[in-house]
Amino acid sequence: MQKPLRAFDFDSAIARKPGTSVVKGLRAGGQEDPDFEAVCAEHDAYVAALRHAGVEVQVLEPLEAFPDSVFVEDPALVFHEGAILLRPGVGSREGETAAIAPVLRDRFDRVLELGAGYVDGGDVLTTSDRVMIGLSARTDREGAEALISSLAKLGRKGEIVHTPSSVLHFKSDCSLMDDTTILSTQRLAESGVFSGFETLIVPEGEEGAANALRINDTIFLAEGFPGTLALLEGAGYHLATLKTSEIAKIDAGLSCMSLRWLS
Ligand code: CIR
Repeated sequence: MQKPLRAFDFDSAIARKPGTSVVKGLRAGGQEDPDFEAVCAEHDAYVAALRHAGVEVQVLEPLEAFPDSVFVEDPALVFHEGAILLRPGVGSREGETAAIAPVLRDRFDRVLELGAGYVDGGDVLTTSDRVMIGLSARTDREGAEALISSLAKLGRKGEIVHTPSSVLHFKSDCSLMDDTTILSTQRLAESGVFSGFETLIVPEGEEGAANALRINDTIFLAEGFPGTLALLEGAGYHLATLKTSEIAKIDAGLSCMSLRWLS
């Protein structure tokens, strides 16, 4: 297939079923445990939505030893050109890379490894002309610089940016809407990181909506954010909402439950 023209065109994805241990997933605040069955229902609906949007989804078996392993976005990055194995920046998740590596080696001709440091995939936003890497409590400068070297081998340009200090991941606060437009929180946009892009700012109090997910011609948005829904509808996008209230209890949103690429 031709090289991807739009950074949000995908025909392939990998997801992983939640294990029962998901209820012990990491969270920065004091949120209650999510309900296992309800997490599974959100995950099933998510996979069905990706398939409906035209993506072939490989669903991996649960990994009980890793409560957060349902969030496959964090231990790797994938592109048309190949995959990069990352190193999540929290001890309980480091082993997720080795667990997903054989799957990626099976699916991609080129699989690179992060040479040094730590990077969570949630800190990485791919746009059509660059890959933004947000330094955070999970992603350090050494890792970001190593990632830029790996990206260069795949013909991609990496750029180091900052994640607001109160935020888990760079992409918790932003997502790509189209080639020139980014949905962002005010606190992230005001850092000036998106110069050259148009920004749509989620209304105050709806920061949780910023981690939306564009797949082909559909933007998936978390349920319960009417202001953001109206903003994006007004901008002419085709939208679908997905329930995320259970996975939100363990600090997760829509992008983190899949690795997506155009084969
Ligand atoms: C964690 O703290 O690592 C998980 N509980 C949530 C990870 C969410 N990942 C993402 O947004 N890419």
